[in-house]
Amino acid sequence: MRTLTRLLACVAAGALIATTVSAEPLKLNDKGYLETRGVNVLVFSNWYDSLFSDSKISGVELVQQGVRTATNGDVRLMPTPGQWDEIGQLVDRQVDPATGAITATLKYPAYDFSYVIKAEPAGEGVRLSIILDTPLPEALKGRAGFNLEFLPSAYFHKSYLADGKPGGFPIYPSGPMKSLGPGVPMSELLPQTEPLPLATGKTLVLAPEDPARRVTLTSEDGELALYDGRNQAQNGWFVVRGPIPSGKTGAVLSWTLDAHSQADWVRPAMIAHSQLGYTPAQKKTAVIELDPNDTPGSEVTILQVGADGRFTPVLTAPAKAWGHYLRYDYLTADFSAVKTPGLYVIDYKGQRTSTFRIAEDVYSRAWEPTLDVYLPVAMDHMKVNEAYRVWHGDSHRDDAMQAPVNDSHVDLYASGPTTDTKYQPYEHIPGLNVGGWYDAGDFDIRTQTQYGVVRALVRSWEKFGLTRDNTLVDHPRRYVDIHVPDGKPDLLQQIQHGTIQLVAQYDAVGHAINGIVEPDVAQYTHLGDGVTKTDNLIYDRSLGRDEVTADGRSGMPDDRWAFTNRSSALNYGSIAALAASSRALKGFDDPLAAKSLEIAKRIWAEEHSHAPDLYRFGNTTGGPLLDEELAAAVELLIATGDTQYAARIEALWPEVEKHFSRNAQLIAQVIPFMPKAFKARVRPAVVAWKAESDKIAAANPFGVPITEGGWAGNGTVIDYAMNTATLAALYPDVVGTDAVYRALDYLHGTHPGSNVSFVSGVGTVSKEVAYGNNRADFSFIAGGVVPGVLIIKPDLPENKEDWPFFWGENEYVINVGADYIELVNTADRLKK
Ligand SMILES: [Ca+2]
Ligand SMILES: [Ca+2]
Ligand SMILES: [Ca+2]
Repeated sequence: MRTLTRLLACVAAGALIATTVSAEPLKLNDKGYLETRGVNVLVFSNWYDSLFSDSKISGVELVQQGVRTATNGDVRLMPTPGQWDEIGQLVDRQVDPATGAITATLKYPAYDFSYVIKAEPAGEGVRLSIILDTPLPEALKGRAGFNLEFLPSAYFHKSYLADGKPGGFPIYPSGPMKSLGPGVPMSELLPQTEPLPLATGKTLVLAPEDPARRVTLTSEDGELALYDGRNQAQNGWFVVRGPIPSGKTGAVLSWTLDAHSQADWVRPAMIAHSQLGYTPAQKKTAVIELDPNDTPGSEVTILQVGADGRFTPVLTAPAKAWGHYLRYDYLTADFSAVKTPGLYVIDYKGQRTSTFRIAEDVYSRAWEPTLDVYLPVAMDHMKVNEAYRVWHGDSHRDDAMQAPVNDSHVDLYASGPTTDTKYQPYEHIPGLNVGGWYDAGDFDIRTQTQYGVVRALVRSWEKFGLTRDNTLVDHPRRYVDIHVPDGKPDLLQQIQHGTIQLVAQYDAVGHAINGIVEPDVAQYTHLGDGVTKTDNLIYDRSLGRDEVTADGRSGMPDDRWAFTNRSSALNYGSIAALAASSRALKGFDDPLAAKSLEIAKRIWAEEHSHAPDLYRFGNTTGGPLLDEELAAAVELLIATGDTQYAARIEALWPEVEKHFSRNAQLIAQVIPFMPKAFKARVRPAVVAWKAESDKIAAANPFGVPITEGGWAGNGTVIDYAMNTATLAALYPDVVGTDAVYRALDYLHGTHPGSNVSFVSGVGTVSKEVAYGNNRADFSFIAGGVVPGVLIIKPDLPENKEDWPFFWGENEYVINVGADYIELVNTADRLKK
């Protein structure tokens, strides 16, 4: 019996190996990376990030069975560097078609240190070498090493062998640390500690048990060490590191990296569709994403799910070849003929999607989580409660301190040589601790996003009159309770909350400010309840650090900074929102409405009495001056009917026409309030926009613009849809409304890479792991909209659902949420 069992075990093992026979050796492809079936090795196809430092997209990267599992293969100066730690600068990248070698030359100018990273096919893997012309500088001895970072979630529930010695990847960081003591030259951002290795050895085998994740790393020189970067930062990765020896030149470090490939591996087809569902009348398209090695099917079947659990085929639709986009082949299948309300799934070659609805009301309620949960959770200067849970306390009571002059900040804020206020650097500016929302996954009040939200919410109020009341907002008590109606429309309460902050800026310093943000990176990286980020006591520099006074001051300099330099663009953007909210708040909060309009008119006149203030920095000083002034004129014209604003819009039009796509919605919004001839004047721009946007949308099988920057493009998709909807209402002979549905389908799952809905909690399968300020919990905030599909260059569409920390893929931003409310209601209205 025992013999038989053993024999069967051997047969099983033999069978397993037979199914995972290694593929051909890696070869350089025409996209500039090394490739074989199931394995890609990229070498500086991507660069770190120009905006927010290390975003875990750079250096040597590994894509195994379609999943990017390793990145940042580069020389680094500590075992587990964090987001703002030193990185080399890329000098040059060469690809040698003859040998398949990719070489990148980099330097650390501060240390006068240059190095070459070379990757070349070797055996079944790739040899990675660090080549030095001159020996390691003295200052980097013992500090420089070659690091390759592995995605923790790709190795959860898996094991490793270090020279044969077994270990398990920790699901939560608990590895050993060492203290470096004071005075050690390290990043100021991290405590003076660093992790000790989880394991060391000449050969590390990661996940030997899993052919989809097995990677063998062998060092030809020193030992490899495996670290857990999460001990120092929740967004850290598992790092394999080898020290760069001193006193040597030439190839001073060589590894072989053998990621298991599989000769017959084919990525499963991905059936992109809307997780939310479709209205009966709308066009319905499934987009099938295929590995180019796959054999395309010829049809999809739509099955209706009955009350008895039975799946009944209702339509077989041809799956037509669309062509190649990025790294995949695509088929599209039109199942618009299915119109009967019900629950459905799509079957493609036996693979079935999750259920989705066909119903008249799919868009009627999809926006509710954004208004009910996402926006309330983002409310600053309020305690936010939901049933048994407190999302956060009444945060930032100590707002705000005047930012120092000539300073710049990691979150793209900066100050010039003056404060442009009556306040001295580090002096408390009273009155700013009211209203506003946390900008995104971080906690700052970025004025441009604040006014963007206010204007979007006013548009929704004026177009759709959404009187939904499911949230208690009590400003005097600084208290919010989710799922507790208080007799007041939530939309107006949100408009009011944003307006309060915008008005407070004028009351405090007389103009719109860039924003309010933590003083330093140590506070910026705060995760947890916003109320614990500062002591909520106003800083008084005459006090000792631990001193607290009875009247609520302290010597702890933890108050947020207000960046206050004048920017005319910001002023215009802010008064546009105030003019808009003055209309919405009339009859709801008359004093605030009146004050908002008074400020808007006064600041408009003031801005027109002098040359514009052109102070610009990062993304915190407003949009293009032209667009912002146009917005102010549009909202003021609608609010007052005063022809001076109409005249200004006429005067701006020739410039606006050149940037029409950026301003299409504003122009559409104002046409009914302009002299009749204006609509005809705009028409040629609409015709041109239509032709151009059709071209952009036809570049991929999803029919919407897909941007390729460092921040994924769901915002652009929403813009495209709203441009379409607003122009279609005025020029129906030029613009149709199909794009509105394509955009919603895209957001709800019909996009590359996966079919998850990008709106948390909306659709059958949606983002449940996102980059809110709750990201360390691998959780989500219902109604938040993430940036979406990031195109990892040259050709990998990515949106990680098992790793929240990619801000460019997963970070909620408040204005996108507000815009989503408008878009969904637009579709719902179209149907009617
Ligand atoms: Ca921010
Ligand atoms: Ca309410
Ligand atoms: Ca404080």
